[in-house]
Amino acid sequence: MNTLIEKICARQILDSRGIPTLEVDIHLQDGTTGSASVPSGLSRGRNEAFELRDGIRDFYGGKSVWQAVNHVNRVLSDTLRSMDVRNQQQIDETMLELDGTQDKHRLGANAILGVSLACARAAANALRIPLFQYLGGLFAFSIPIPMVNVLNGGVHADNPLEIQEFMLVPQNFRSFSDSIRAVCECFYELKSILMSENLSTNVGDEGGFAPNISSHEKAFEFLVSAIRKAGYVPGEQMKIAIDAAASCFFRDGKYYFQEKTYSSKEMVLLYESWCRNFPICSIEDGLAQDDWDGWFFMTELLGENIQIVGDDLFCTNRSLLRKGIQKHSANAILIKPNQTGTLSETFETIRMAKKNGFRTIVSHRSGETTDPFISDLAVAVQADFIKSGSVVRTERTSKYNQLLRIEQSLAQSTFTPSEEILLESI
Ligand code: 2PG
Ligand code: MG
Repeated sequence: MNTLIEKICARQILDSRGIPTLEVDIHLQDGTTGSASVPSGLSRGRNEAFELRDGIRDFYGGKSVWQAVNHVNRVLSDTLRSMDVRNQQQIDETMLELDGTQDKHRLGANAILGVSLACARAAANALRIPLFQYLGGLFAFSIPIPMVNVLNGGVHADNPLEIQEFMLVPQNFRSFSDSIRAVCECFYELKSILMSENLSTNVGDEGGFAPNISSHEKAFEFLVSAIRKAGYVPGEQMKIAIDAAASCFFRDGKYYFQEKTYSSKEMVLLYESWCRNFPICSIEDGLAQDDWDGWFFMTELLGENIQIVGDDLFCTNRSLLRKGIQKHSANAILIKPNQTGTLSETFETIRMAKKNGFRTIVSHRSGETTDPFISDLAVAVQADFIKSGSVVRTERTSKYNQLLRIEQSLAQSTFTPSEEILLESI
């Protein structure tokens, strides 16, 4: 076996929104290859690593990624040639040194991430072990609970809902396959409820329905009815999670929400009333990314029973997470490899989160490809949850389908203690 890099080859492909992104192939000296593609977000945190786009207006409206592709094919391919893909950390550090900037804007975080992920795949392929086992070792045998986005709003849809994502979170099911089945059944019921109300069942960017409903309370009522109609007990077998992506409706110190303005405290009190009336278990980005005092208040008031998740707040960044831990802001973190730019840094952030008792949710982006890397990653790091959008659209289901494959392979493995595959709930 020879796991040294022979060459690296990137190309421009399209993501689920028709926007260019990178796909990277690593060729090893023994003939093994490994590929990965790079996702891209729309509601982005200000501290995310830099996504390099060409900005040539006549080409894909400025969104092509030829420069990043060139950086992989010329600079990174040359520099990393003959390095061993099993030395992930060394490869990632070499790329960081070569880039030399805080936010990876010289080479582009999209170029760097594509190479970083593809190296891990090439290593797993060369060793002939599944990616989740290569990344997580012998003890990677629990499957995360899915947080499934069934109603889209915010910048992911053109309806009047400010809240970006309404998710279903299955509870106490014996397996991942049972959990995803239950969510699908609720999703079908939700569709028939929307149809019976003469509301659109067209879907938004992440595959959830995007009906023209003006009140968030109505959205929660639809979800609860769908859960009931599917034969499940709201709160016991199915809970609700939201991603407010509140930075998108925060301006000049105020939250512009439902045609009114709210202070940070008023927003938290609104969430509190929702939590009293509906089976909500998790609130992501309930407040804006700079509203640290508000986050502290929200965590104090709701954090005992509700998962308070930082996405834009942390940007999968270790220093921001450290600040959140010190300031008692949030109790969970969303993990998106492209927010930080390398696999090694993603692992470091997850390690810090776990050490400090934060829940971890491995997440897709609104612009996705069919690459299911995050599914293997979520199992490898024993994440509590995975968030991959709805149960329709192949770029979303590819992640859930990969977890179904992993679950089956774990169930067949003699090593895995069967009770360990069981899903815990919140
Ligand atoms: C989020 C993500 C994914 P985007 O806010 O959590 O759902 O959206 O990729 O557009 O940032
Ligand atoms: Mg988010």
